[in-house]
Amino acid sequence: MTKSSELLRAASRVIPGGVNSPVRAFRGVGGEPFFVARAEGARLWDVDGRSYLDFVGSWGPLILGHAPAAIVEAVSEVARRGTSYGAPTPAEVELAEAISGAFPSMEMLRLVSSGTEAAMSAIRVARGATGRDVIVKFDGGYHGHADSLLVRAGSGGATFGVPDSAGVPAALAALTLTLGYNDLDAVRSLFAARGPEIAAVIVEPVAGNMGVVPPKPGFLEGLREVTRAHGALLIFDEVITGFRIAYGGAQQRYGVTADLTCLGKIIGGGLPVGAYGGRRELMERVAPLGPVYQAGTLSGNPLAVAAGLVTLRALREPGVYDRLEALGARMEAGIVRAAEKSGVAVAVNRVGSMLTAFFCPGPVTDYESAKTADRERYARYFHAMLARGVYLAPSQFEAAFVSLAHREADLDEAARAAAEAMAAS
Ligand code: KE4
Repeated sequence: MTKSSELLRAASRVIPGGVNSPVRAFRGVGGEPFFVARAEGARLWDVDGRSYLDFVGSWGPLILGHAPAAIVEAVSEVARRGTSYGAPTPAEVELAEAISGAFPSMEMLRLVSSGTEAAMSAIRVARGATGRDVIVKFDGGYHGHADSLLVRAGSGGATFGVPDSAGVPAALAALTLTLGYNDLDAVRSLFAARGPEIAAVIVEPVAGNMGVVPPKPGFLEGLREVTRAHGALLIFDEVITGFRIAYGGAQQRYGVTADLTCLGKIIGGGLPVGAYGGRRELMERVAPLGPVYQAGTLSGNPLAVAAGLVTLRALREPGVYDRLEALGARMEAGIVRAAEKSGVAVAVNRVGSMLTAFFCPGPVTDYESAKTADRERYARYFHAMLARGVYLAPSQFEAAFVSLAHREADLDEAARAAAEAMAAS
């Protein structure tokens, strides 16, 4: 029995599924998760001494790779002066200014400790600002685990949402309507029917949680136009895309400005940080200035803020996003070549350094088409890659991430493994 197996048994006695977040349990691909001993750069080592090229990157935060010296040094130095005060610090102002500099639509923002908190708070601001209760999300979109966002399309499509989790009251789920991603006609029809009730549309401007699905040309612009026409707010959930697909996220890359933006992952450099923000007149409704309440013991935590500042500083270096684009393109080309050589039907969706290989002919433009992917085939590929020392997301419906710590040689190694893995699985 491996040390990971022993640990999983011990963990499972005291933690649900032995993991602190469900996707880590490998239920999407079968088998048992390995337990991590350490990581550095683009590599992870498990407790049994095996090493893996890491393309999960802690689900997005590690755009600089694991344990960059500058982050380790900054966090260590700050920790010597204290780990949390529950009082304002200069660094929080610096991070808020850096984020607002990258996202001009975020004139004012609040730091929180997760993307979930960011999204749930943005929804509350939207409901508070508009006095409306209904929100709209998209099938396959994930915005953290707040009750209002754990909702999927009801049997009547957009007539009402139904809970996507036990414990979410039907009465609350009914206030969340779900549409097909990239389906602008459906959005227009819904607003024509129920516009005056709708507080906001929340969208991943590049979907990452159904696997990577880019916005069709005009989709984001259309959301901007429809929400504005009906007095609803447009919330971009940039927890993944923020500082990932451009320094200014999707708003920079696609030139569409959101009313409220949610951030997380990269802005914490691997420590717990989220943020939500937007126009001043919206954010001035947040306590202690206004009636929308939101709070957090560890919001703006000094260690997390220090890691975030180092990360954003590194991402302002010239050429960073060209390099991420080149590395992402190399990864994509390797997978496409492997699929062609082995005759396996694979559709690769990529935006910058986030990508997903769907095991289906494609194209994959929404959750319905994503679900045509062959999950069993993906699971066999995942394990064949793991056996060759390449760690991908343990789910077909997640993104792979390339970091600045990945070198061309790593991507070529992954491509060779993919060719063997596809042929073998
Ligand atoms: P957190 O609460 O996990 O920090 O953020 C929630 C969230 C919000 N919005 C988007 C677009 C997200 O992708 C996420 C979290 N992403 C998942 C996986 N894609 C985190 C991994 C996990 O749940 O373990």
